[in-house]
Amino acid sequence: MSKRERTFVMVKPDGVQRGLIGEVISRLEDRGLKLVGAKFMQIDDELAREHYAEHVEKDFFPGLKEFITSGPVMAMVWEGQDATRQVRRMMGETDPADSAPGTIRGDLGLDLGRNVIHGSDHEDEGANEREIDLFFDDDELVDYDRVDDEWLYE
Ligand code: DAT
Ligand code: MG
Repeated sequence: MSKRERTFVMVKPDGVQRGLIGEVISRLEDRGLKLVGAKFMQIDDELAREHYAEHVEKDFFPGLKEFITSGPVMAMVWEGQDATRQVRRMMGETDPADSAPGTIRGDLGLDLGRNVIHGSDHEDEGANEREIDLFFDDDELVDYDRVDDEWLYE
């Protein structure tokens, strides 16, 4: 059994503008993941540079920074068994055009630069903890049991 862990998820400005916050939350809740933190906020240039540090030198970064700071986002922390990898599987590929129907990006988007959702990269060791720390203080995350826990996990 994989371990229970926390992962950082964000509905990006396009998802907020298109009224898809609820849709994204519903999919994660239905899967059995547990919401442990949420913050509706706007990202500034400095946070954009920190969050996307691995992309700062890339050609597409100016456009990415412009987009991610352009309006509010819904930043969240979700917890569950193998959560980081499972959220990435639910998201689909980076480009919605390559994402299978049934995935969030495959069902809700069409364009690489407007792909609705961010989730920590499970192949980047520690990305989940790094991103959670960047967006949330410890006291903004809530420890609690959900009543369906014993029906979700053997
Ligand atoms: P992901 O969001 O799937 O983790 P990533 O970390 O490689 O993808 O890139 C971060 C975001 O940057 C991605 O969601 C959309 C944008 N992006 C990535 N590659 C791009 C490219 N070649 N051109 C334009 N935007 C790109
Ligand atoms: Mg990434």
